Amino acid sequence: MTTARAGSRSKAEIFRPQPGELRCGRITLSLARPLLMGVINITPDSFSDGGQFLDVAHAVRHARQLVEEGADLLDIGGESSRPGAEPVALDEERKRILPVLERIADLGVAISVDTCKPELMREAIAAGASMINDIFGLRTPGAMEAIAGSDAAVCIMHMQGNPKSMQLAPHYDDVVAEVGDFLLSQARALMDKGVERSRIVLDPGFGFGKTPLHNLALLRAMPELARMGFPVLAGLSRKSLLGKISGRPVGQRVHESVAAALSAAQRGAAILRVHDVAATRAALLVQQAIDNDQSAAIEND
Ligand code: HH2
Repeated sequence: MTTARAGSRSKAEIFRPQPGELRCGRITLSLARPLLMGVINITPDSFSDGGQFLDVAHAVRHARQLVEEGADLLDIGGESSRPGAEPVALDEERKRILPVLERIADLGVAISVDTCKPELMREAIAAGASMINDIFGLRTPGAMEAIAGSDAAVCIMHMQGNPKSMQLAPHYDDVVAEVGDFLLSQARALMDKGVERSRIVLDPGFGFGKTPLHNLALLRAMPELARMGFPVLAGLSRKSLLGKISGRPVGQRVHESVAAALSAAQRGAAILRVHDVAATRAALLVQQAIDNDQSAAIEND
């Protein structure tokens, strides 16, 4: 993996993402601070919110709430990727995604659709999605072309194997180098098809064909991943790694998720994919006040 050397830059400089912009269709997002991507799974079986938002009205209400809580982007998914999950047919995924997407496309935030199916990528972009989040990292034939033929942003995620088998025996000789190399080569292939760098986000894929030790190594290596020259997305929210550390079930991992999100942000993650937007935002505000020394702006009563 090729990364810029730290040289004589200060520690603070090294651990912050280089400010820049992410271009998502009509929406341009500043990367001067970590962005919050609120998750809504329109599935019966997602590992933490499965069955809660299958009803269109519930999903739309939740989307509005996440925006009020401070989400900069929303990520809607119609196919669970939890370990052991069965694939969902295109028609079923489309029926889950499009009715919700059509009703939230004008909420004023960027809407990302979590899918690896090129047909649905195209349909979602036509219906107002400004980002595609692909957990297969654009490996499905036709996926790169679907992005290249649009002005949407894309998140390229790393996964070893597929959701059905990925947690059976994950193996790497050097997890950070292998994940980094995959992400960079997919990003370069996409740029060769004409997609601008400013539309591309990379994601090491926490929990996707990785042991707890692999996940921790990747989190520690976030500064190195962030120096690859693309914004990095971190999705640790409520994941089993956190439960293994704290011993708490999936419904009680807000504290763990906030700690993990803050740690990723401090190490240079540009986008935090979270279920608990309000809690994460409050913690980020404290962190930013400390990092940016805004103490003079805070009233002392
Ligand atoms: N994690 C999940 C799904 N999509 N996309 C990206 N880019 N990064 C992630 O870490 C990521 C993702 C899994 O979480 P969730 O969507 O809550 O669960 P499920 O896959 O069971 O629907």
